[in-house]
Amino acid sequence: MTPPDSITALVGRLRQGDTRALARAISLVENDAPEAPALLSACFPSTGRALRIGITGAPGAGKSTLVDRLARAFRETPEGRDHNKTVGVVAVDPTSPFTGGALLGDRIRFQNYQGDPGFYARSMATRGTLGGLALSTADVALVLEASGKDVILIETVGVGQDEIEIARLADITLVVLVPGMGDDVQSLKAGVMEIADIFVVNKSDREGADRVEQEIRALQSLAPDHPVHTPPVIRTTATTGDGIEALVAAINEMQQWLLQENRLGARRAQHWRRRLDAMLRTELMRRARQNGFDAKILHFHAARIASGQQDPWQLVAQLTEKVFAPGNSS
Ligand SMILES: Nc1nc2c(ncn2[C@@H]2O[C@H](COP(=O)(O)OP(=O)(O)OP(=O)(O)O)[C@@H](O)[C@H]2O)c(=O)[nH]1
Ligand SMILES: [Mg+2]
Repeated sequence: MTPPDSITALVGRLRQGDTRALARAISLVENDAPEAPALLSACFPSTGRALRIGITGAPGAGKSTLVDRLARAFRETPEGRDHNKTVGVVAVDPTSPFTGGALLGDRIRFQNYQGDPGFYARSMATRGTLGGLALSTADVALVLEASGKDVILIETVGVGQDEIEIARLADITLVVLVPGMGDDVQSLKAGVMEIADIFVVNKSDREGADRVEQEIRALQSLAPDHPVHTPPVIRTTATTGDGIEALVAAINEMQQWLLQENRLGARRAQHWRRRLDAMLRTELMRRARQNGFDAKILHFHAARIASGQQDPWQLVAQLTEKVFAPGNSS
């Protein structure tokens, strides 16, 4: 695929740190513009070096506040430390009908600070399916990476299986819990327990943080031997910054662990396997729609099948044959 000159130029500018080019590229990807595949493909060679950190947890757990603190911790250069990393943030906007997070009036929103080209944040509005959202979140993260960001923070609301899929785009996943969830640690989806590399007990200024920590530890001890890595539990108060240093240390430690024995490579290959699968589905459906397999036709056939006038297996065979027919490559 040869990208048109305008896309090559745009990617050239964003790679050099042009924030406006970055914003424009992200919009193209987010809106699923026809140029998006060429754009992503042009970005791809400049990716792979950044560390992707997923932050997931219930609505209102303090994820954005944590992300903001983490971003600052990575941006600043305390003496003797080699931080000063550039940071990109992609946050799945919880105004989504899937999470209902819009009910929380007091949530933190990201701002892009004028004059800091080393930081860029984008909130993703939801559009279409969550599967599609997972894909476009990954795509936005890729564009941020191509712009040279060292660390990509991906905030998602973790309540269901689909959010877990989104969380799996990251190299390291933080699962954020808060005190006062009742038995919620118990009722946490098993999947969420599984994806956590680090547990963050945020709002530790509130009562009950030790109980949450104990419950996590209890669940961990029940889990079949986590052979190599038991996720640490870090307490934070994101509003004051308490515990952020410990969290950054845990992230660094996890990164070191991932860099051993090609664990990071294996993890990324696993993610790409899933992502390829999703990309293929999306592309196949796109082609099917282009060949007339749209909602109206679906409706028409569904009614015929329901009344016994049509055999669905034969229909699917016919339709896929049409999609894959020679000359139907567009
Ligand atoms: N007491 C206390 N409040 C906190 C802490 N961290 C965040 N908050 C508050 O909790 C509210 C929600 O914080 P956000 O950072 O927006 O939470 P979020 O998880 O990103 O929320 P959504 O994106 O809507 O799911 C805000 O009013 C924060 O100021 C904390 O450690 N302690
Ligand atoms: Mg948030």
